[in-house]
Amino acid sequence: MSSPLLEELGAHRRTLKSFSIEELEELATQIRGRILQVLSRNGGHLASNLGAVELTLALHYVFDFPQDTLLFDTSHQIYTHKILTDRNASFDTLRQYKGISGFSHPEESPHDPFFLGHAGAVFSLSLGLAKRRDVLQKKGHVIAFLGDASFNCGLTLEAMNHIPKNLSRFLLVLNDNAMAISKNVGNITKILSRLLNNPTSNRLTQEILTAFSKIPAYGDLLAKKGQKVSESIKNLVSPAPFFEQFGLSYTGPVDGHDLKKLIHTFSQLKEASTPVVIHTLTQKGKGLSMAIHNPSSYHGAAPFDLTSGKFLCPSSKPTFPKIFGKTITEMAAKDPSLFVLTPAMIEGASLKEFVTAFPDRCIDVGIAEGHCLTFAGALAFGRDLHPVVCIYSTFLQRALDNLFHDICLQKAPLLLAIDRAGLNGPDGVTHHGIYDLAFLNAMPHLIIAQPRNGRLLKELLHTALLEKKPFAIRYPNRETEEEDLFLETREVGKGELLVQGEKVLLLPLGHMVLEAFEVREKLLKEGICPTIIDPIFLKPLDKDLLTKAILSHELIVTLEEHSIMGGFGSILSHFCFEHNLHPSRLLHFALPDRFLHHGANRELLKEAGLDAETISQKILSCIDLNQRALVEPHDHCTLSQ
Ligand SMILES: Cc1ncc(C[n+]2csc(CCOP(=O)(O)OP(=O)(O)O)c2C)c(N)n1
Repeated sequence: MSSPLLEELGAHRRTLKSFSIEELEELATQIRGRILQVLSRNGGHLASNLGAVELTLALHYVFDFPQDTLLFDTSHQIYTHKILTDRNASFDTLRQYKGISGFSHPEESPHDPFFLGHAGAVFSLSLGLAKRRDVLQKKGHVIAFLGDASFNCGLTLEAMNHIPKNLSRFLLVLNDNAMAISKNVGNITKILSRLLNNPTSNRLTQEILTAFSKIPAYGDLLAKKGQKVSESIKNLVSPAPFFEQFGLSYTGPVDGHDLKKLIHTFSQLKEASTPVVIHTLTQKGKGLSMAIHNPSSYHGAAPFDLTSGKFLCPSSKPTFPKIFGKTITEMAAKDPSLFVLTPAMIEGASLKEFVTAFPDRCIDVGIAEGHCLTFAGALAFGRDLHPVVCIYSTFLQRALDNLFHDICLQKAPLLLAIDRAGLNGPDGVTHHGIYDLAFLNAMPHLIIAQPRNGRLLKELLHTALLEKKPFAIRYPNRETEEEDLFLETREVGKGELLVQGEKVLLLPLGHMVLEAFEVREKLLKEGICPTIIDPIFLKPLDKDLLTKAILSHELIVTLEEHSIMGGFGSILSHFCFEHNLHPSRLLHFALPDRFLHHGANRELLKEAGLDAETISQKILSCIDLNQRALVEPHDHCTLSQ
């Protein structure tokens, strides 16, 4: 695919500002082509990026980055910005191990001031940067780029409430495509859709004015104060007053694909003495008809065929989230008191089947994790409804206090289905769900479990709903077996002996059972026959089973896809301490206490030493194979990574 304008820019033969409008339009086409080409191979946030090309180009044309500062909320729509800021050549490595990130990443470029990936942070960050700029008497504009769904976030609204009076050189670009990942929800969305220049709104304004002019008293008023009355009536159908009450001047709505108009408007707004919001209307998926017609499926797109747009080899194998979605729908069919809540993640959390079957019992609260948990806590009040909150591990971090205050403290009978628990490979550092055990375990009254396969997930879901207590089940986004066997409910706090051996005890968490069996195979070849126990419940732990097993083995090994800090390993260490158990040696295999970036999970696990080969080598290095006894501890085998 030839992209001559992109190549000229990349080789610094020309600057963007030297382009004519026609050339910019051609450049937009070439950038879309580049995004499609790379994402068809690597996957990524396709629809949002296709919709943001002209807006980003126009901003780069008018402003001077990085002297001016541009922050993208969530930053999933940042690809054009990356391409324009010297990362076109490396764009082929997007989301790959050691390649460039799919999100804002300061280690890549001074054009990405912050790590970003969680929605709603950018308005606050931008206000903070503007304050810093003013205190230090620095130059430059601060520009916050927000999608309409990120604009609804609580954090964004807290920032709106804190716009200082004397703020200037501050621009909020509201990229309104009426979509979150699914259709955007909430009352602010309704305010935004009262479009001043929308023909229906204009017609409505005209009709109201005509009707008023026929009433004698109002007809006179109109004649005298025509302009003012007309404006007040227009306000009824415009989002402008909403923003103006917060101190933001409103411009728009503007066609977010009209480069000429955008450049003209941005150039004017550059001179504004007040903070301004420019409300732009864009089409999510622009340039790929499949994405336009199905923006939700192409939000986070898997690799696809460039010509047809169809996804390549869609896997038919069940994953933990798919099994969750299917099971909870079946359970809801039998239990009319079951409600599912999601903070804007219907697709990712596999809730499409549920929302189709039970639209009134699927509550999408928007990107509002804290509200989601507190609201669900109240649904659980009286114990006659059964709320199930389905939330990604990494986004649950936004709602820690709500979990503490409105669920655990109240002993609310609520199921927390924690999706994407574990590494989330290509999305990288902001999206790994590897810290939740550290804070979940600190919550009194919370039951915590992790299934090793699909069947156990189903059994735990049934158990949780019978239990009627705060109950968290965490699971990763990976394939697993479903096993349509007869389902049993599980006794809370009961683990399972999977295979009996001697000397070495392997305690894998959830899907790490697979790794444990691989490790076992390798150890068997060396004459070591380890025991494997699946703890299933992390809180409460199975005291009897674990105590006996720890006392009867010499080397105790925990395996988990969670941070070493506060994960299963530390839970087990504390268990040993509390119950006066002193295993000869305790090995914890977990993710290291540093931020892990993007790549395939397999590559990240290998980097962290969590692959079967490394694990078995480390276990073997702790054993004197001739004596069949533990060797004296040395550094790398006393405690994990
Ligand atoms: C705190 C948080 N919750 C959920 C998400 C998942 N997420 C990523 S993008 C997105 C939708 C964003 O919609 P919008 O801001 O309107 O941008 P668009 O994709 O429509 O351009 C969501 C829910 C997230 N990144 N952060």
